[in-house]
Amino acid sequence: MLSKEFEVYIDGKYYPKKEAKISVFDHGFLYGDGVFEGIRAYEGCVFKLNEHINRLYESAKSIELIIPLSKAEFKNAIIETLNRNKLKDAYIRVVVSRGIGTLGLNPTLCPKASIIIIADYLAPLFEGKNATAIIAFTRRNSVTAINPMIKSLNYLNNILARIEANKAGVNEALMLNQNGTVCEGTGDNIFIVKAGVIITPPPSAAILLGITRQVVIDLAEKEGIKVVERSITVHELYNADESFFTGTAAEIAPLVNVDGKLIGTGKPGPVTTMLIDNFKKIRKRGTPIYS
Ligand code: PXG
Repeated sequence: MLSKEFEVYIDGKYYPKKEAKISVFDHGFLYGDGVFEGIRAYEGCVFKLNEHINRLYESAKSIELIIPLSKAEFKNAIIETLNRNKLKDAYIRVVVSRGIGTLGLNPTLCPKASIIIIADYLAPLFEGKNATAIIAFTRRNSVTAINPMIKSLNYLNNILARIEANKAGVNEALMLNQNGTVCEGTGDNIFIVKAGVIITPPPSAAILLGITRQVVIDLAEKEGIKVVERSITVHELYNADESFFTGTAAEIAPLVNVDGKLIGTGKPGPVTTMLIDNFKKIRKRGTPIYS
């Protein structure tokens, strides 16, 4: 899949993978001070590129990080990175870090943000398998700590939840928010289906406003299925007819078991299956890589 001269974009230059390095004084490394995006390209088209770029700039604005490229320049850099690596189906990791500074967390001592673009191949997160989950002890951030809408380089609580999942022998952890209602997975949004209605937690439930989440809402509404954004309790999740995760890495993944309890029949349900089929049809309608 990868060309031999696989190259990574760092601050306007391309480096072979082995030489693609950042400074140990970069505050992204020292403090997790920065923002990121995970984007996919399908069949030579970048999926929802504008939406990802807009979210990246919104995350940056909230942490007062100035991105030293215009949105158009950023999009071109992503497309060029894919072209140089001859990738048509790819996972693109974009990182904007606070850049090089001093040993001290004051960001005003970091003169310029650093931009990194890595394009590689990544299999769907659950590799075509159904998702199984536990409810994690580790909660999602409070909106008054690091607002989960900021896709920041601070993913430690999600990683802790993921470790809980690994120990429990399941492939995802569901995080609750500070109110104790269902929030999201460690890198994906959650949906349930009950009596033909699709339900997903609202932005006020301290979720990341997932781009795949919105794609799925639009796909469902196009099929005439009602979508309700409201808080979901753990009890409702256990007793749902169907459930699934959505995310750039996960795509749409049926969630069939939570805390050892089967969700619905314990197999992907008809609504989930229909959404997966429709997602596969539209995902190649992105921004073309080749002009
Ligand atoms: N919630 C969280 C906490 C996320 O990190 C999503 C939901 C889904 O959002 P999108 O916009 O992708 O539909 C995410 C996205 C990874 C990885 O390496 C994680 C994400 C994206 C890309 C890669 O696990 N998270």
